[in-house]
Amino acid sequence: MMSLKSQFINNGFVVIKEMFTTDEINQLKYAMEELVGKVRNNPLKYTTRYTFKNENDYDTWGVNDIFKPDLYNPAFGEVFGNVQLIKILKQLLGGDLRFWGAHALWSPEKVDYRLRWHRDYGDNELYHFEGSPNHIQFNIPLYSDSCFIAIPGSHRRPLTDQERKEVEANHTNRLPNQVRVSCHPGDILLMNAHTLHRGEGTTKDYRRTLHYSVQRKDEMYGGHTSYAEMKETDYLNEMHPVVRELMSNLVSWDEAHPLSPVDMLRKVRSKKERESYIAGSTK
Ligand SMILES: O=C(O)CCC(=O)C(=O)O
Repeated sequence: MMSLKSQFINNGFVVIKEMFTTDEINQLKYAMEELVGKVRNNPLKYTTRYTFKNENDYDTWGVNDIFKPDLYNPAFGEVFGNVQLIKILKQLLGGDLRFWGAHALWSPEKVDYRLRWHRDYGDNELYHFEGSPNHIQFNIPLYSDSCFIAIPGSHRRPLTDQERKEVEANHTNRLPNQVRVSCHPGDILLMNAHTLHRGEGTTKDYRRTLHYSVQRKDEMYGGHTSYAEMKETDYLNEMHPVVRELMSNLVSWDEAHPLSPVDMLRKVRSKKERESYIAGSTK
């Protein structure tokens, strides 16, 4: 049996069973229902993910930035109080951590969710051939969740011609070696988002899944997701001490590595590209 670390390095993702207790998951369920209600009632107010959206109608499958004050619930931060989780993340990333993102995903109500094949940070040369990660994303499913589909090992090699065509055409066709990953409440799915992956779920599923990401404190790639509140004492005092430290590490890194105007433009462009692929249920 491969160790957790070898599975993560080799495949680009791994499921760790029973990381959270039923009580912890129940707390998160309450917080999540409140969040989903808020976003469904007023999606334009947030960085909402849509399966479709037109002038008179819409359907949602998630929201970004759930640690911002208008969406935050302390249960979301308590996740970082899990000592075992932090230990594993530090071991895999090789040092102290900084915050990168916190989002939530759920099942749509009107249109099935079919997210196209992609690597989260574009099809660039940032992956390491030996598979070592420059970030970890992790999903915490509050109900059984089989929405994540990935190609093991694709985070440490260029895409094949067939894969590249799928990505460029925004398609969702079956690809060789694809694996559907199943998790139960309490499990955690760790992933390197350079792994070629997609998401899929129907309106009949009941999905409620947290989707977080962290990096090593001094990682040169990434960062630049801090926002004004992360420097405010009142906001930080509301946070779990571990979150406070992660956020303060992110702010310090962002301040020490300001973006040049060209990088700013690149960031805006890649945010737009990302928004276009998280928008939908395209075939
Ligand atoms: O639904 C999922 O689990 C995948 C989500 C995803 O690929 C993304 O947010 O980029």
